[in-house]
Amino acid sequence: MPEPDLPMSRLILHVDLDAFYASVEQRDHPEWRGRPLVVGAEPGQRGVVATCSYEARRFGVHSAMPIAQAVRRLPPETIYVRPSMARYAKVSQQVMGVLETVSPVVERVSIDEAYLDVSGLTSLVGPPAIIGAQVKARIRQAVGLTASVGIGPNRLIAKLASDVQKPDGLTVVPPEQVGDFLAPMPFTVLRGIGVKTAPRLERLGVKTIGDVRQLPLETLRQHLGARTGIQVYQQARGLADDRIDPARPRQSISRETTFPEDVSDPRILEETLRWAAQEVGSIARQTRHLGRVVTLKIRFHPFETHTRSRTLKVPTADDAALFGAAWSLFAAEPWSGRPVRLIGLGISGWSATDGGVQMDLFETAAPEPCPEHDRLAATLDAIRNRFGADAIQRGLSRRSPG
Ligand code: TTP
Ligand code: MG
Repeated sequence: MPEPDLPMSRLILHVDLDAFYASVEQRDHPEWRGRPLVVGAEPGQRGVVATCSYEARRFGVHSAMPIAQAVRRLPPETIYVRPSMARYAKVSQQVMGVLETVSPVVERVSIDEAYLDVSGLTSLVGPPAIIGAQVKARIRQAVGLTASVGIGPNRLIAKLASDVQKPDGLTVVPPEQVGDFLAPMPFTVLRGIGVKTAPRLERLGVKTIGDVRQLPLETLRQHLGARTGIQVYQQARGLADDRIDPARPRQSISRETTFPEDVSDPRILEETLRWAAQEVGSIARQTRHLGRVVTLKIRFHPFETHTRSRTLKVPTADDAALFGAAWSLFAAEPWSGRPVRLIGLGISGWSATDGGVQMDLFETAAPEPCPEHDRLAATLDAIRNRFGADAIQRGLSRRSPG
């Protein structure tokens, strides 16, 4: 009797640029290449590291670390630069454009990350490793940056694979190797495991995904709840979402940071929220989302999590409006001085998912897509690029220090 047909496995590619902001700076300033470089707050100021070059990571410095702590670890020749978001957003757009020449099915998930469905490319281009190499080469050719690529049968495997050989990595996980690939990884990399559920599995003696696979489905359902239990059971066996949809309607767009050490300095919290607003705003504008509801998320030491939402009169995708709403939600609570573990913001409550995106310089939005507003945005971006991110702000003005 012939074998029953096995379902065809998809080929999903995840791409993530290496040390993104820092790499753009090193690309644009050749004298900074090969040196430890930090993008973020200035030394002597309060604030955090947005990211740093791989040369700086050797000293144990990473994103969201307070700048003062980074300075203590890094050698004197380290370069410190303030972020130029408009420049990074432009490079991001160019990279996404390159990816669209590889496959029509590209889903952008953050400023430097995207998923591609490359299932149809094997007969045209070659085996997965050739497809991955081609993606990396095209990005390098177009924007002069390195990226790490992971390829696997679904989003989970592709994402984990892109991370294992960073920077400039290329990792292909064929379906038959998924089990071995996952087994030694900490179970916390699985989706749906949060601060509440992780300790429950730890109490069962679970450390790795291999350990999770030893547990019967019933045990997982008991300890994690029915939905998460089954989700974790499946993921531990390498089964996960393999759909890539460029136009996937999103319920919300959000960005958050977990600090390596609790932060109670309001300047650091403010700066982190500003960054989150810029990232959320940039993704919302590029995916043509305008939202009315801004949500602040905050977690205090150790796991006390709160969300607060505000509905805006005018839907927006504007960085300053997002930041302003979230910061006012923070200020309205008696939270000042408490040690914060995590902070972030999100936008939802869409009013339009197509058409143009307005700019709200004076917090009054243009009702229709408007070329003047687009020109204004471009001018503001050019000024910021030339004179720094603080040179000019849209919407809310920056609070004076202290
Ligand atoms: P990541 O892709 O998380 O980090 P990265 O590209 O700098 O480094 P790698 O992928 O090689 O590990 O984030 C992309 C950019 O987002 C990053 O360059 C800077 C910004 N970012 C922040 O500003 N603050 C943060 O806390 C994080 C995580 C990222
Ligand atoms: Mg990256």
